[in-house]
Amino acid sequence: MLRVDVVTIFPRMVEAPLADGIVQRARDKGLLDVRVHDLRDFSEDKHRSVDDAPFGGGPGMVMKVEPFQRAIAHVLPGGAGPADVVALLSPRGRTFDQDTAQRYARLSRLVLLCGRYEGIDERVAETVATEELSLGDFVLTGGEVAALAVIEATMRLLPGALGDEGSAEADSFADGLLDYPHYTRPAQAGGRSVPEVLLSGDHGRIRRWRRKESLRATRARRPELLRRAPLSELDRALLAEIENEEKVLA
Ligand code: 4G1
Repeated sequence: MLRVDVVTIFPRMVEAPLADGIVQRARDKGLLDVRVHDLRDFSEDKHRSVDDAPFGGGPGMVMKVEPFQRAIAHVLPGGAGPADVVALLSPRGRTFDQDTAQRYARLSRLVLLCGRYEGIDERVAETVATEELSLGDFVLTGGEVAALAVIEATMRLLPGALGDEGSAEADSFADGLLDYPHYTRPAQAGGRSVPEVLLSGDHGRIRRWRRKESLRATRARRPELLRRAPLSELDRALLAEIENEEKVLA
């Protein structure tokens, strides 16, 4: 059982997406325990304020450190142990990836701290969080959507979370490659037909075609993934075929 605590000034924004689909099913199965906390409950002034003007001047507001400190004392009273992570969602963090999701799926506690406004007092990263995590290089209005992505990616790696929808090991990304193209009925649509091999019933040919198209898509769209992926002898042969096909077309 993984317990996740989310600290945010918009608890409803986080709760609603966690109450549906495979995440809710994982909660029902007792694989995941998610609790969402309103940061304002940990403010001590009568206005429940969680932000203040930046030292040094400038525009916007900065999230205060004490509400986060009280929140973490509430959710992890003994502090973070070796099987616990307190992650601050921030554009200054390391980019979240599948390896990080795998590491989080083995934790007992994961605490996600969401920022808002123009930034977060640096002492939250220094004294409350054990790590800083970003979803990528774009501007968000807060960490909530990033926290949801982290929860979903982690939850689906918990043993038993995926049922008939397929196993996490069968994912395209499990081997570091992009997925092959998928098709369903009708066999003709928009003037385009489904590749003949998929209608052939020849499962050996289908498996080989899918692997080749996986390699082709990764090579064309995400070459940096291909350089890191563990490739078999067959993979190298398929890549050689792809390169030859490109030469013929050129
Ligand atoms: C400088 C993006 C600021 C943003 C540079 C991905 C973005 C949290 C994330 C910002 C946030 C860049 C994330 C920016 C995020 C305080 C509250 C920070 C919102 C905040 C590239 C605003 N992954 N952004 N600043 O977006 O929290 O996790």
